[in-house]
Amino acid sequence: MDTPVTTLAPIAPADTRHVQILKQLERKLLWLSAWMIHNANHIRPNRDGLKVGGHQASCASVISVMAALYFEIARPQDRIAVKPHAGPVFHAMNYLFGRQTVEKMTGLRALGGVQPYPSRVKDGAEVDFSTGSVGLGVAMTTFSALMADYVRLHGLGRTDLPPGRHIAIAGDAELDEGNIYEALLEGWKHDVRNLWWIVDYNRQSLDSVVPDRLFGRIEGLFRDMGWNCVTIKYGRKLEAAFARDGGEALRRWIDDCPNSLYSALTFQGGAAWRQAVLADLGRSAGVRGIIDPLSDDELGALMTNLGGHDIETVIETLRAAEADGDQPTCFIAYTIKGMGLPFAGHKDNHAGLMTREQMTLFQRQMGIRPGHEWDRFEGLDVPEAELQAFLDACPFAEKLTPQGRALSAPVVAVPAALPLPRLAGRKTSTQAGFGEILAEIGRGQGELKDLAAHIMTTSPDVTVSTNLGPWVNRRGIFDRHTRNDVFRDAKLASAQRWGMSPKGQHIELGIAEQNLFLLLGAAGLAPGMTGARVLPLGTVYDPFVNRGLDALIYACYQDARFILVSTPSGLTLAPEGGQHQSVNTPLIGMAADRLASFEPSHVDELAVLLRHAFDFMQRPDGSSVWLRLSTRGLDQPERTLDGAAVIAGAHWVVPPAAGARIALAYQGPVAPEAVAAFEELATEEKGAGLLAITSPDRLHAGWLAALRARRAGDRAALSHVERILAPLARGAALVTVLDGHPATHAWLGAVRGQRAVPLGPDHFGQSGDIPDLYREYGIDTDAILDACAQALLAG
Ligand SMILES: Cc1ncc(C[n+]2csc(CCOP(=O)(O)OP(=O)(O)O)c2C)c(N)n1
Ligand SMILES: [Mg+2]
Repeated sequence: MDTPVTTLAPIAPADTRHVQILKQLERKLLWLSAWMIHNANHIRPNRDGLKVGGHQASCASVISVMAALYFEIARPQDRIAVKPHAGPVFHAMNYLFGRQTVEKMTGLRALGGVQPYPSRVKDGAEVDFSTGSVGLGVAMTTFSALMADYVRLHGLGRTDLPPGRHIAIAGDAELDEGNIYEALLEGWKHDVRNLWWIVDYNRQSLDSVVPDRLFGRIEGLFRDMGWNCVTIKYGRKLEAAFARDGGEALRRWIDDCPNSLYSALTFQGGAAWRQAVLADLGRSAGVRGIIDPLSDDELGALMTNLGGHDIETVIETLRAAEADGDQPTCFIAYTIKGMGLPFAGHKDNHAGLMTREQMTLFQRQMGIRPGHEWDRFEGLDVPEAELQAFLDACPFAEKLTPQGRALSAPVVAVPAALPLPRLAGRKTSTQAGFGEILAEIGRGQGELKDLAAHIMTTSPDVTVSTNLGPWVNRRGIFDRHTRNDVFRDAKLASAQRWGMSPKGQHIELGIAEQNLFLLLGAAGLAPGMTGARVLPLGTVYDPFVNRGLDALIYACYQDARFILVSTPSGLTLAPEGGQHQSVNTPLIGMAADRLASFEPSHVDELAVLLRHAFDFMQRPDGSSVWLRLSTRGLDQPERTLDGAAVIAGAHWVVPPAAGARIALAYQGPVAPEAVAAFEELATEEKGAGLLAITSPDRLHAGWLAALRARRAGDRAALSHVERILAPLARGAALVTVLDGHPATHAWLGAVRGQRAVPLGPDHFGQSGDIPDLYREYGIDTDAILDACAQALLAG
């Protein structure tokens, strides 16, 4: 094992009865977590022959850490991310607190049962953060800590509740994920407080045992980022042995023992330990004096007495850190994967399951009578009333509010319409329009005051280039500490005023896009976490949504509510070239659940959609909203819009005649090419229609919902897209165009059996100007007309 930099000496808790009970509860967590998984795999009927799976070894290694945390240290206001594979331990803990049902637990990994990995939405209000995508839950706590500060300093949250800590119980392999280091850096910049990461350092991941000395490196990184780093390496039994004659040699031997050998010996047990230690230290009388009197079992127990399995040591270490203040702290708790189970230490144990025979033996050891496997206090040798009283007295058992730990926040009123910039006779882009609308909201005048106060914007180093600048100039940049704008103080001309203060409403991030989505996720959970309604809005370059995609999906999976504005997008940012020209993002917008995606062409549509977004993100049955915008300046039409149709995903610019043979549909900044093509087309095809698509995502979702409803017997169910396309002839042609992958629209032909000819780039872009690129990628006026001809001829 590698050598730790810091080891805190354990301090004995005074109340030994207390510790006895804790140890009984540890046993119970170990039993219930192993049994839940066993039940799912071996007891419950299996209809499809698939391995159900589960991670008994991952649960076992973190039992003492979780018992120490939840039964002793945690308070109900703390927000905790539990490592994915400790889900069953988490549910068992809640079961003991009376916050989880046996039905849910017997249903682990079955429909309606608890999820394999803690899920906010599916497992209920006790889950603070979903986990499952390794690394993200851990990093998320950084941003939830930042949000807690934001909410407090803006006076938005529940001032009657005590502030909580943000805690991640991490698997050690999570620290291999790059997003961890991005978050560490960002957390340092923002001086986050009240953040703990407790690493279950079992030195095993999925495939293998982790390399030695790795944590020496990692510890240094934490310290460089302003964290305190505390290693919980040895338990009290080993510390006592180390204090004896020969103990130092034994300590050195264990310190020097490679992780893989330590794991193998743990699996092999006492006799193997004896042989290995004596081979090296057999000539030391002191070492023999420690080892010889012990039975094999006792020796095995001594050699595996790591700090992370010694609940007293864990508690004392966490207590000491608590007393130390609010500095972010990483605890590296040495543990053994599978501790207490037959495959302890085996490198292949990650997804290993105990056999029926092993379980029978384990059940006997745990003192659980057959038929009493789910009894809360079965097999514990402390009277039930005393156990119950103990649980009731745990700080974590207190009710944060009468409703529990999940808070809520009132809805912020959104005016009937957002201020629309003067558009008549102007050429402008949706991105510029977005900047103007937000800047106007930023004035906070009249009915916009409340809305403005609740918006929090953020951007990963693209604040100015996504047109958030004017808003930021009005609302300021958030920082826990007031910092002046040096350029402004020196009277150097700049359009940007970057003063920072605790009242600022824009959180400027470094360029890491995953951090953007983790922050949007954390801010989007603020109502439930802090009781504050924050309306988070983040901007990013459209192609780099891909860089943060897992964190974006992670945020949506938790039902965090935010607005994402991605701009510029597509080939239309022409000279920037293929690396910056997004092709796939409209399809992501369609496929991402709990994310309503839109791409307006004109600013009047944008104003409708942005207003809708502020409203929709606050509705219980709403979702986050994604607006894909462009920098291409377009002539802005003067018209009266059908707002409901814009929100539903499409509106007729030129309605078709009944029975028309063709319609042309466009989305986003290709509108002028479509309009020009349409004007030509209309000279030949009198009844042709021109459709503006604002959201293929909403159209598609509505269509699927209507199909489902009709299958379920609601024959009147009709979607917006069906209604929109209804005037066209059955076999009509639909020529569609967008600056994005054409599959985005290709399905439209299936709605009413019409023939779609979808246009859009399906290859990487390249540098050029708009006329060249639109021609090259087949989305210019000529290409649209060719497609119309093809469609009509095929008819
Ligand atoms: C992003 C991501 N990649 C891969 C996986 C598959 N996976 C699940 S657990 C795991 C290793 C976990 O090891 P560790 O964090 O050390 O957890 P423990 O040892 O406590 O089980 C991997 C690779 C995942 N869940 N998420
Ligand atoms: Mg591990």
